[in-house]
Amino acid sequence: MKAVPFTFEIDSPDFIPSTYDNHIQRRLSSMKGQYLDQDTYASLLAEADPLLYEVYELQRPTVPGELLHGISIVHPGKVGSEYYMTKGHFHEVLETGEVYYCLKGDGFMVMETPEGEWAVEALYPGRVLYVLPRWAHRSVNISSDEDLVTFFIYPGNAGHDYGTIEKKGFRKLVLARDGQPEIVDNPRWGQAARP
Ligand code: PAN
Ligand code: ZN
Repeated sequence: MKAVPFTFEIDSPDFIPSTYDNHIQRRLSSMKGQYLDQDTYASLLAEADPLLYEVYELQRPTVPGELLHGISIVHPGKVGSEYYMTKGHFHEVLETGEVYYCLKGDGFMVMETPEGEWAVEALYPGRVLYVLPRWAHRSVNISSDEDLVTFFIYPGNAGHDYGTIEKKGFRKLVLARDGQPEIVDNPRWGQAARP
């Protein structure tokens, strides 16, 4: 891990940073219970396990004062009428915010608090989104052919709580209807993990 100021470039055609420490790849199989159309999910998975999104992380100590940052790339695609999306999470230290800056593509950030407030914000190139402390967040790519690319940065001690979303899902889903994204209530909310 570097102990001097360092930089990286993200202007390569695929928005892959010139320097990174971790390359995380998440596939369809890691989204068990999250997609509304469970039958389509199962039949797609029976054929292949496509790559939904990738994260390039720069490693820093997971302590207060450090800022963890990197690039998130959600590929285009759908499971039934529901777009490819990230798992989504609360931060383990719930009172932790995060900044996203959209570099490419077209999408949404779906957010909610443990108390049941929700918000969905558009992501498009040049848009900065501050995800408030306490808000779970999931990025959704609504483009049919382009990656959704964001730069993210958050405090080093934040941690990730994936379990709550894995069990319950998000209260809101983004579905394609007549080729347009639509925000709908998640009828499976609270029981996402159940097959
Ligand atoms: C981002 C996310 C990234 C992938 O770095 O981790 O977009 O999403 P999941 O972590 O939900 O799989 C972030 O929000 N970090 O806190
Ligand atoms: Zn986060």
